[in-house]
Amino acid sequence: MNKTALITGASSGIGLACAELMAAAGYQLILTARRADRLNELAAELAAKHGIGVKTLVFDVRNKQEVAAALKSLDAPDVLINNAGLALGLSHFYAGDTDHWDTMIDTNVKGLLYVSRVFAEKMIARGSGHIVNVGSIAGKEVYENGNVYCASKHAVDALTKSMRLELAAHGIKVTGIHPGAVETEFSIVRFGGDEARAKKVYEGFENLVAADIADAVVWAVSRPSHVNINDIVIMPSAQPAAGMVLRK
Ligand code: NDP
Ligand code: 8X3
Repeated sequence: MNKTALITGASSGIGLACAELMAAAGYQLILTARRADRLNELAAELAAKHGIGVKTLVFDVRNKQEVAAALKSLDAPDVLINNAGLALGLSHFYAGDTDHWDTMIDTNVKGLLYVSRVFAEKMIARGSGHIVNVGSIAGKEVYENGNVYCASKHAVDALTKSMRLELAAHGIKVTGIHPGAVETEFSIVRFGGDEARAKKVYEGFENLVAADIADAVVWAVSRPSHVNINDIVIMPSAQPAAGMVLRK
């Protein structure tokens, strides 16, 4: 296959699993994140295992100058997976840390926009492309103490719908993927590196794993050209709603 996929947040979790499954599907890859060591290790492993080309780009999606400098000379990938994102903290909004709010909004909303903006024009010029935005169940529902993270993911959902509306006429597909609880580094990041607290989030039920989400991404991008998968919500069977987990 001579198709390319660019994945943001490929150094960990869902992005890393997308890299693995897209590589297995034969895509050439461009992997991006801030942690160069992890990206380079993954790139070497995937190139050797699958005989594909893998390029790495290190930048912070919050920094629009860095985003433009890293991406402007590239051709648009066939598939852009906007996955980089995070939650910080878990508290009522009236007790929230305003720096956490800035980081979540800058990463999850503005970062996704900066990256998409660079490639949308190039995809339009080419007349093809597929943008996959990783949202969350937190972008479909809200849960107590999730407030600003939920707002940022509702924004991702709105942007996904807007992109689809505005890009379909140019031959570009847009898909939203909205997972519930997936055990990755997400909760470790959310709790500022407190691994013991993060572990408790996934105790007493069978959480999703990153490969469950990557599997859906690969499926969505491999449909025939007349089929667009608009939206996929993927939950653990034991999480019937956001913020509700049936623990044993
Ligand atoms: P991880 O923490 O394991 O991975 C997050 C990835 O995002 C890392 O590769 C990280 O790379 C990258 N990233 C974070 N901030 C930036 C930044 N400023 N610039 C560039 N890259 C950045 O978490 P997940 O894999 O779980 O999260 C991936 C996506 O899935 C996120 O958008 C998250 O909101 C979403 N999601 C996660 C769920 C879950 O339960 N885990 C459920 C629903 C959605 P680096 O630090 O190297 O820059
Ligand atoms: C993360 C989903 O429900 O773990 O986006 O907060 S949840």
